[in-house]
Amino acid sequence: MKTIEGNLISKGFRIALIVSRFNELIGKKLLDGAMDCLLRHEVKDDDITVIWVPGAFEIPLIAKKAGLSGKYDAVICLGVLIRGATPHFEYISGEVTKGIALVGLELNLPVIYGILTTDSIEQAIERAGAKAGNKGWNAALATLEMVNLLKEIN
Ligand code: INI
Repeated sequence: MKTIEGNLISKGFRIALIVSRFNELIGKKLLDGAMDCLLRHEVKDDDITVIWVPGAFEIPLIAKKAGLSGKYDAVICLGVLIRGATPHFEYISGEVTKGIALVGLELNLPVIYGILTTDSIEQAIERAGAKAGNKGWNAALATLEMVNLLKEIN
């Protein structure tokens, strides 16, 4: 039996982080978590590029541009969508989720989904460095494993 899995050795990886300014207070915490994970796995600060976009809806296009540039081994998408009183949340979260998945498949690149979709601001805070951990950190860890996994398969 042959098993293929990605390790977490990450020296020399070049990473783009795309972060939405909407709900910036929480987005910054996701970014802090992701940076902490990358740096502690020996990704160099100079090899990390942070790109801010206005809202989560804008993430897929910029993820595609970053991926197409050939400058990065992976793209991490971070954003915070909080349900409001109208169906707006459903429309945006559906498009963002679909868009991010599509970009990764089109470009053959790990394009990682670090988007919070919550019913309340409290739920978002819990997932950005409080009692439910930091989903930015988790997204970064998944990124490192995926870059290594693709290398293993290739
Ligand atoms: N963008 C977010 O990132 N999170 C939200 O919760 C959100 N809500 O609720 O509206 C949101 N809207 C803005 C959207 O992403 C676009 O930036 C805007 O529609 C311009 O295209």
